[in-house]
Amino acid sequence: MGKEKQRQFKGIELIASENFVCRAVMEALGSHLSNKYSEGMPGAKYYTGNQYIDEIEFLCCQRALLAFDLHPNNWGVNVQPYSCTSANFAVYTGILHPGDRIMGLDSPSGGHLSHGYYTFGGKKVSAASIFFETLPYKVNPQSGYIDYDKLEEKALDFRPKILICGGSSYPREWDYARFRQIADKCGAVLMCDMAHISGLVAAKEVASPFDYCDIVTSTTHKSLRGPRGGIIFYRRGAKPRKQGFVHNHGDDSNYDFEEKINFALYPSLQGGPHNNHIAALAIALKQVATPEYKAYMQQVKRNAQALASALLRRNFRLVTDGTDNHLLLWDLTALGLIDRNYEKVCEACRITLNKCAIYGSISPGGVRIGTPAMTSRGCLEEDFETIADFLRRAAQITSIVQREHGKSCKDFLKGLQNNKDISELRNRVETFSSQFAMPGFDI
Ligand code: DSN
Repeated sequence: MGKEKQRQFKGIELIASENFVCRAVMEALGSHLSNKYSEGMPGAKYYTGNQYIDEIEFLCCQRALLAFDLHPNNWGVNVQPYSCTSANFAVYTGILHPGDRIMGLDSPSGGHLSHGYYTFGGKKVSAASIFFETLPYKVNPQSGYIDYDKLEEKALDFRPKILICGGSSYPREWDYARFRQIADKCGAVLMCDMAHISGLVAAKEVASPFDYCDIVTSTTHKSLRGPRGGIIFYRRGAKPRKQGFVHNHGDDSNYDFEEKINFALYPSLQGGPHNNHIAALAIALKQVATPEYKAYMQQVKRNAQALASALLRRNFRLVTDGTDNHLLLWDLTALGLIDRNYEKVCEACRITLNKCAIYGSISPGGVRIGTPAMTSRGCLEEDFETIADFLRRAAQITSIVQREHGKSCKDFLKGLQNNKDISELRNRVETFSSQFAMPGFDI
């Protein structure tokens, strides 16, 4: 654990889905709340002795609605999912029958595995594809933006019961209004997995999926900066009468997601909720509703834009030429770099980021870079100029090692041993990172 603390402190964390929580969140996670079993919804627990756990869970739900500006008459929330993948599966389990159809953004286009994924050879990787029928939509291979016309054509043929927006590696805004139109045309429930951008949504720094979607899921530990876990919001109460907004699933004039989704999560899929996590989430959500958090999310965006423009000025190619949110996708193919090799050089220099497919291709591709974690440590735009220099130097080193040792993984890794360029860059990275405090612990 001590070694991992040092690694976090001395490194530059650019994995777009990671963040650093505050001490209060850590304390709640490591607390006595982990001792209690409390299956069931708050107020209706299976075991006795849950009066204080209920208070905590009610408070967490209340703060979750408040953080996203939602009225309890129109939206309900479940804060028990262990992760967003569990949250997504609870939605499918609650409102679909086995074999029903789901449509989400393809994983190589930046979608998430839990929205369905099978390989070209037909191997079903995601449980969503094993238990349901899934068909992906994709980004346009030229522009990197979602191809909404093709999505509509496919959706009208496939007629999914759930249409999913949201992904893991998409640097641009989502056109929720267009998703709504398409969902209505094919009679689908519209679900958003806002895991990556939930912090930006709460701070109103990107468009809100709540304006158009029926169900919204998220992780709680990415840009939202809470403990690791998932959350599900679902519409409740009367369906609006507005043309094009009343869905043809269910005849009732009221939404019926609440009971189905809560039952799917427990008892169908999960056991006892992690009360330490729920308390930690309540703490994080209180912070999310503050002006300081809004300022943090604005800085996350400014830093992403500063990094994007610093890389573009150094003549590198970014998917969609920039970003609207907290992440960017750097296309390494033009540089002749293998994404995996670049990722390894960065790791050796204490920079963590991850390889990803570019324009829907499989490999070689590029890397995904996010700003939430380093912004939590206090980095500003000028710091991301420095980070851009480190990233450029890592690309030069990758290119040299590929030339001298070969591109294959085995040959390439040999070139990283006792490499002076790597030691020199690692020292610079460590000196840089050590200037910034860690939000949750002293070192
Ligand atoms: N592993 C997460 C990400 O990096 O986007 C998705 O669950």
